[in-house]
Amino acid sequence: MQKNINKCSLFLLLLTIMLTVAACGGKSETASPAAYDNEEILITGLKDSDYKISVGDLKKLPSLTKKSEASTADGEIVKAKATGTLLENVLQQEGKSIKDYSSIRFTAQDGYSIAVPQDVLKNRPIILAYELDGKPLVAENQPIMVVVPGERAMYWVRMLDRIELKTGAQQTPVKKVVFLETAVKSLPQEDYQYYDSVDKAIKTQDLVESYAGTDEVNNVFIKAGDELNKNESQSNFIGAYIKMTGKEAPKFLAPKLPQGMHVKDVLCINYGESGFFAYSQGKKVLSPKTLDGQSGIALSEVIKQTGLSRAAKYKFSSGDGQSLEFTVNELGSVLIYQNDQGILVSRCPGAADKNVENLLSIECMK
Ligand SMILES: Nc1nc2c(c(=O)[nH]1)N[C@H]1C(S)=C(S)[C@@H](COP(=O)(O)O)O[C@H]1N2
Ligand SMILES: [Mo]
Repeated sequence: MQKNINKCSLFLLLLTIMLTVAACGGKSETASPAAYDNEEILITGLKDSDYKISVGDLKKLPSLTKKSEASTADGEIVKAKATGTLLENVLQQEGKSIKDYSSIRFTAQDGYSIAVPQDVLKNRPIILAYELDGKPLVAENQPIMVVVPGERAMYWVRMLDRIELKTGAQQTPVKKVVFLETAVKSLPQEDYQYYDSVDKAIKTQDLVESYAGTDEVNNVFIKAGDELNKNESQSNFIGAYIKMTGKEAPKFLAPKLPQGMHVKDVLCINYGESGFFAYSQGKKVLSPKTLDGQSGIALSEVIKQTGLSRAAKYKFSSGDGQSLEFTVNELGSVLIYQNDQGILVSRCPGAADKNVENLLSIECMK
């Protein structure tokens, strides 16, 4: 009897050991970070031909773990302890450095994309993270998550797919400022379903074709009223909309763009040599100017925000095809305001013949 019990408990013990070993084996396999080690990130601009690096290769480079924080568009703080390698380590393998590039664009598998500007590249480490809080990445973050400690969460790109390294001039000097509110009047406006509301939107393609031309541009810069600055690729920009009414207007958005790429409260957009300025947003965030009881924005503020180039003479054009010339000295005191009918007007103090109604654009003359 005693013997039988012993045999029985021995069997149970063996069974327990076998099951435990099996379970551990299975578990260590799913928990193993090796699951996405073979996935590759494409890097362009590093070598003449496209360059691919796998997660496994990234793990062979010096690793670091850093407690990191970022703020989202709503002002929330996200925190994570990121483990990975610095993008700088990848570039140095090929004899390059982040310093050699003017901007770096990250694109994710879900279509999300963002360019990191030079001031961020200069001041922050760019971590290619393969672990978060000591654990392998969850599926929504795999195979790599870009972590830029201390920067806005928009730079923390999950599901990284490719890295484009860019050199050269960033922004083309602006030769013309187009006032968005006047410009959209001559463009087709579509109903745009936005949550519970149906707002009016224009296609960016229509805007650009009518007022900026069809030439290729390097970058599109979007500046928002809250000082957010974004640099969008021409192709991402051109396939989108600007919602002109309703919540957060003017808002750059598109049904096919991930929400994180939408830009609310747009103040100005620089597209090649053209700058588009949203008066409605300027009125909210720029310092006001008053002239004979009319409250508006100083033209000098518009020039400052858009970066309009200096010239001896400027041409002011109205939406109905009239134009007037101004010398650079006359510009200093010009007020831009919206009249009772919502029409944009530029006003030059003491020169009534120099007022422009339905102001469309201001451009540098040769
Ligand atoms: N791949 C990918 N990464 C992304 C985004 C995205 O839509 N896709 N959104 C970005 C933005 S704008 C923010 S605020 C944070 C939000 O993180 P969450 O997706 O965990 O909310 O992720 C950033 N990284
Ligand atoms: Mo965001």
